[in-house]
Amino acid sequence: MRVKTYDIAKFIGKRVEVCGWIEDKRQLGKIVFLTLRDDSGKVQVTIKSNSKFWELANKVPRQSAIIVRGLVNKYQSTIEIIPDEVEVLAKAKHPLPLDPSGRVPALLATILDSRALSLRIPQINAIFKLRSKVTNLIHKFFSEVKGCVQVHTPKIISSGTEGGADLFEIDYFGKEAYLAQSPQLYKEQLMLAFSCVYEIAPYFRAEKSHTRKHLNEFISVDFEMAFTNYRGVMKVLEELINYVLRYIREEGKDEFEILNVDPPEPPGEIPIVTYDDAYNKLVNMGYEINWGEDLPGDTLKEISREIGDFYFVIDWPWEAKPFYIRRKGKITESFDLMYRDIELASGGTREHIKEELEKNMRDKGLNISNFEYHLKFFDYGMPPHAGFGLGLDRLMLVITGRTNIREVVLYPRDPERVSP
Ligand code: AMO
Repeated sequence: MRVKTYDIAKFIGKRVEVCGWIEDKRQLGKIVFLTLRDDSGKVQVTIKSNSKFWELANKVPRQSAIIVRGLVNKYQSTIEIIPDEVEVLAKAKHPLPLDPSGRVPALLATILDSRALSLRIPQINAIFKLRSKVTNLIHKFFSEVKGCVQVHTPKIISSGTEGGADLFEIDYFGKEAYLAQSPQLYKEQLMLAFSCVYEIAPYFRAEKSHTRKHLNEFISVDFEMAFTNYRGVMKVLEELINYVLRYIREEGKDEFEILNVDPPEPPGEIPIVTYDDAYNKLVNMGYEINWGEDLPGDTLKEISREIGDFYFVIDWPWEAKPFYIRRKGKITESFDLMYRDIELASGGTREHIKEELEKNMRDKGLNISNFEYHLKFFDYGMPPHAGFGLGLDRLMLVITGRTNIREVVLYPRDPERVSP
């Protein structure tokens, strides 16, 4: 029977088949010990000098793919396989670009250049298992707990939604088109018929930023809900964060142990600060910020120190938010969800009155005729609605305790990297 190394202890006294890679070889006198690793853990394969596999065990290079069949035995406290069949499926060529056992640390650039091989390093492997589990939990939350409809909106679009400068332009059969910056306008249009929708998908921003928090392609968890406002969706986001952190602590226990990381505790009720209060506090502390600007990272650390790790900053100035957000004079019904100085999500109440939306567009210098395909749906009984976009990569950064977004993305895209 084929088993994973993780489960091997359940098969003592039985014959099993295990597939994996040779992580290590040690010869002690007349015995060779192979460490066979698969993606669940490792097991010792013991080969004595009188075994027909003696020569093979001595010759086969580390990191080759093999299949071992044999008896599971417990010798003192060690569980081992005594093989009666060994097949080398593919030999590894040396030198390898990095050490898959993780004992010799590699630079991030080397890891990314050899991403698939780097996944044999247990700590790196654990990050992507956690990412898969977190994504599953988010799906479960929206589909089973909230009963929302999962949607897929196009990633090739005809007009930008989040501001013009950071659009990737593409040649679409001789016509101008763009890679989607977000599903914003589509998820809003869907409010004509669904009470809530969600989508987990890649989006593209042509920003030349070289930070530890930005990529040119990132995964966003988008949510939109009808007949509510920003306060309503902030509650949903708060519930989502608590749900994911509560369950990932249990479901990701093995991975957190490998990473030697304690994920953030579920925050419970997330504190709220208005932009105005945050701004005044920071100005009183001596920071020079112009009202209406984004709050810089070091100032956000100050706010976080006072208020807690997770917090909402709400009621942002109109200057700082896009045209689709509902305006209340100089400010907007909007929010960012922060973890210390990292913006995890942003959202708000949407402007659902067509005339107001057109006014917002004009105010932001947009050409209304480019948005006719969108605006017409506001003539058919568009309910009030609100939503948010949560950066999955940034959430993973926080959950895994890493410091660079590239560590939690399989194949990151930044201004210097478009391969592998
Ligand atoms: P925003 O542009 O703030 O809002 O994006 C939402 C969230 O997506 C993540 N994010 C990024 N992550 C990595 N690299 C990037 N370059 C990047 N840009 C954004 C962040 C951010 O908080 N349509 C709105 C959301 C809404 O109102 O529903 C939007 O796109 O975590």
